[in-house]
Amino acid sequence: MKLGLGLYKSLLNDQNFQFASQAGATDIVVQLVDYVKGENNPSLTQNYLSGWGVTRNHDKIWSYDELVALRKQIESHGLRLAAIENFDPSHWYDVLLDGPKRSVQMENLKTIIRNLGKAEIPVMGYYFSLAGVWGWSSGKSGRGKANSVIFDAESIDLQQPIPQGMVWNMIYDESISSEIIPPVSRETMWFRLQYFLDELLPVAEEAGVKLVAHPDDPPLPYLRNTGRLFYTPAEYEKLLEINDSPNSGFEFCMGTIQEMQEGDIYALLDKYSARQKIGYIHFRNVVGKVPNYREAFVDEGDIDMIKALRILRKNQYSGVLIPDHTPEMSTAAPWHTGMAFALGYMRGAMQALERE
Ligand SMILES: [Mn+2]
Repeated sequence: MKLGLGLYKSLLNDQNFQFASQAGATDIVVQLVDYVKGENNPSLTQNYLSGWGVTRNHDKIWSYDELVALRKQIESHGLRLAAIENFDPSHWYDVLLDGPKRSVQMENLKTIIRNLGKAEIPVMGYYFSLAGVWGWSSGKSGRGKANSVIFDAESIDLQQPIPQGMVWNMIYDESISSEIIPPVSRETMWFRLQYFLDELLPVAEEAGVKLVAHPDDPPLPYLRNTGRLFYTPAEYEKLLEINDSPNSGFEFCMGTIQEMQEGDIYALLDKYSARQKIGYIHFRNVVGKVPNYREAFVDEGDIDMIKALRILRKNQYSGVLIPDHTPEMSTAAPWHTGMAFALGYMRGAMQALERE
């Protein structure tokens, strides 16, 4: 297994690649969607109930040249570019919505996957969701009063409709926001996912790229009147039933899976790490489950992280683990300090297991 760091778009620079190296990481998972507030001090504990922000990249699909340049920049620090996480909502909103531009956008996604393959980037993580990550609040709920993400279903209106021109909690067209997205059933979302996979996976196979799905965060069957796909382990596993391509798999978010009301995270991790169906892992911890949980430091949550690492070692998991989120620490660089703590914990735990 490999230690990695996920970096938001605003953090893709030499300073943060050095930071990753210094903390013992060998791999980088890159986000090319600019959605977290705070530039070089990103923060997940801001108010995102009206959206992560605006995306205006409709005609700017990721080119081979820019992908290669990014990979080379990362490699110049002795690191690997392990994966890209998340499509830009600008590029696929009508694939999610089954809208008029669906087939044009599907062709663009195919071009993006071919560009990744050519640029030798082996994994693409995606999150197939209309409401996206939504409904979080925050507070000084972490150990030592660390500012942390909270989900408390009672404190928000889960049925607040999504305005038109928004998908994945990002605005791609402000001009139509006076209308709302009509309710969408879970069954309809499964049909849309089926189309997406059947179109894109053959291209991914040819390009040598793995497409890996993130579970629904928060894991609820419906949010904002729209169905969600992967809100229990059993539903998550259906991903592989509807299309059994060898290039399809999981972006295994341990925090989100632990937040699910049902299931056994260790059994799921064991089953799919043994079958090599995990693209990469969001190695984070949480206290509680839906409808009420808080994100936690990696060593203080409900998941036994050492037990999880032992399972991965047993199955000779060779993929990447990244911290995903952490509570923010009380320094001038709360995100970086939180990440440094998580990476140090992970490095130490991995080293201890290697020497047993
Ligand atoms: Mn995650």
